[in-house]
Amino acid sequence: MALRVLEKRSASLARRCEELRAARVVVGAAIVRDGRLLAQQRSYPESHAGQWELPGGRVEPGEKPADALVRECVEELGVSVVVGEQVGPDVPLKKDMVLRIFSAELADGEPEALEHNAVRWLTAGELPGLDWLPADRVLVPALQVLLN
Ligand code: 9L3
Ligand code: MG
Repeated sequence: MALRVLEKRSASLARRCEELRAARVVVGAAIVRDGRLLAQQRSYPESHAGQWELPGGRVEPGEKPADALVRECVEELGVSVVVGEQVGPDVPLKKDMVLRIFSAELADGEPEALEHNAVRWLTAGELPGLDWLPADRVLVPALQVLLN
């Protein structure tokens, strides 16, 4: 009996692992300058409006994550960035998506909120108090390490 329960549980875990393995990736940029991290405030959809996130978006089919991040930073901020290492773990989003953050360095341009309400440069101490999207909040400790 207990064995049957364990078998079922392990089958369901295996399915979840496979879902996450095949997950679509949403990339985000941890852009740091002078000891501050760049965040942007969402204007859409209504359920996320007013909350803060790291800049980024979905990786398109056939696109490399780093290329997607460069594209998103042009679209959302009007800047060019050089993409570095992953910061923190992949964080599950709704459905079959995961959020993957990379450190990024500003190469050209001054960030502007082209599709968002606002952008802000945050100190390590300001990170915990911000109204982050839930997935981005998970990464706050890893982002503080980056700033310290
Ligand atoms: N998302 C969460 N945190 C982030 C980013 C860039 C995105 N730092 C979530 C919000 C959306 C989904 O990922 O549900 C796709 O992002 P976008 O294409 O709307 O930016
Ligand atoms: Mg986006």
